[in-house]
Amino acid sequence: MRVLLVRVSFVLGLLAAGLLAGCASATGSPTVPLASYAGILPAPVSASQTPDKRFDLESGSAVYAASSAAAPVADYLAGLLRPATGYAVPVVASAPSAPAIKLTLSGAPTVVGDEGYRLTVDPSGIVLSAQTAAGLFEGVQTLRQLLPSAIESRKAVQGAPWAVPAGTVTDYPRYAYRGASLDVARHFFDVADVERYIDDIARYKMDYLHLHLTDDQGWRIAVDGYPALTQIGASTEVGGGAGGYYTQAQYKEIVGYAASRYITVIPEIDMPGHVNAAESAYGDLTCDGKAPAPYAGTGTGFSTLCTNSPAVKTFVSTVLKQLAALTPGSYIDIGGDEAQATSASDYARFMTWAAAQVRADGKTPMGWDAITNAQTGSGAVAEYWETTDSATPAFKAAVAAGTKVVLAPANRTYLDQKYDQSTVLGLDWAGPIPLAQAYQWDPSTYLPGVPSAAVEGVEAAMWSETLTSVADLEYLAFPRLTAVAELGWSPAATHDLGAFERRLAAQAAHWAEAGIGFFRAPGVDWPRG
Ligand code: TNX
Repeated sequence: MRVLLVRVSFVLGLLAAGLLAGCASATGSPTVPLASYAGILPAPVSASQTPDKRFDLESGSAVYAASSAAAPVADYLAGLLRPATGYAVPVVASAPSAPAIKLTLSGAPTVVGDEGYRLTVDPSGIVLSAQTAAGLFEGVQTLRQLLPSAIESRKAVQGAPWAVPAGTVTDYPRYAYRGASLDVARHFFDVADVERYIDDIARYKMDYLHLHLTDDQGWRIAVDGYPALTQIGASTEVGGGAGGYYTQAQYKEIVGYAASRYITVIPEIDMPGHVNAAESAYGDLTCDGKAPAPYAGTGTGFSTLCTNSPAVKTFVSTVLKQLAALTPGSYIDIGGDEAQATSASDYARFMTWAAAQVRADGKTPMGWDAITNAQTGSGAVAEYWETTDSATPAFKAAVAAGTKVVLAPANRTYLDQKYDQSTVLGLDWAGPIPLAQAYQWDPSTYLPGVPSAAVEGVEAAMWSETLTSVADLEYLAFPRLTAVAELGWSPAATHDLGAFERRLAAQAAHWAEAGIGFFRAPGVDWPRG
């Protein structure tokens, strides 16, 4: 590759000197390998590549936003293109004379719906059309995969010609819910870390970030009226580190950043278990009134709110109301997993009440699958994380009564599980999870007794007991995150492990340029690097 780049820069040098004007396009043979439509990940609904034709992004190329509603995505796209190309890439509001990338909210076929797009590339220009800005954004993720991988560099590079192979893509998602979760409680991740992970998941057209904001080891969001939650509850993490929390202003920044990537943040307050951090700050949340010491271990199932106490009700309703006000999306997650320290009857009564609080705040309750032991109302979402595919009778009954399902089977989608026995990071209670295991299942038929119409989508979960940096997250996420993303986006008819592995090989050069470290999973013909 280095040799190729040297050749490119040599040609560019000659071009700059006016010695070889038009050489690259006159020869018709780009020095940098052209991307392929077969490498688009997640696999699109349909794509066809036109042989021997391409669009070249050049120093005078503009992004043309055909309406003001398209302008934010046009700005985002130009921002992706400028660093590596070193070009000005202006965003313009009327049709430019030079070949351009046009983003428009008219002309897309209705079939693309509210998140899909159509992309048409030919030598005279690129047209990306959609019915919504979100659809344009997803189309931009496809377009960036069709550029040479050097486009991912944050510094100007000699990656030209910046060629996009000609062709057409028509694309839209299989599921409305394509989520990734991030546990910022076991180890704290700051705003910049979370924004980086948002960008990682946005590449693969995910649209929900589920933030696990509270657990035994840390409470990570400031709540007005409860200052000790952050003074004491946020003061540690697994292993005894300093922990941390988001002010409400910082949390809004995360929500806004995600929204600029057409991703909705779902806040999770885990209860009635997983609450030691809250109780370490406010002893009246426990039944004996005594605040436990902050906890820095990795155990689960030992803490519970005193579910019938007025102090707990006041606390929980205050927290949920403030979170609802910070949340533009419709879901508020009330956790509900591993509540072994709560009696079954207290659990059912309390979670039924908590779900009603969420409804009263104008939101839809979501939680782990055990919430189906409570009455959470039609349209609530239960996230299935068990390692078996036999849902409980209560789960099936809730689904029959209108509960929706997000599938996050721990032995498939838990990115915190090791890839194999030699993986240093991660847990292995539901694993190890090799790439093929993360990919080889069908969300629509996964749970017998749960009709496909109840399945809202899938989620890739990132628990952070063993993870302390973005590099750790990315190593466990790449490539398995993309398996879950593809299950969420691509039509079942495209599902094919071999083709998926070939798509991954095409992505790896982009990751390398973007500084995303990844596991070289066996089965994929990864580029040498
Ligand atoms: C199970 S999944 C948990 C989490 C852990 C995770 C580790 C779920 C709802 N609960 O508390 O962090 O396993 O893999």
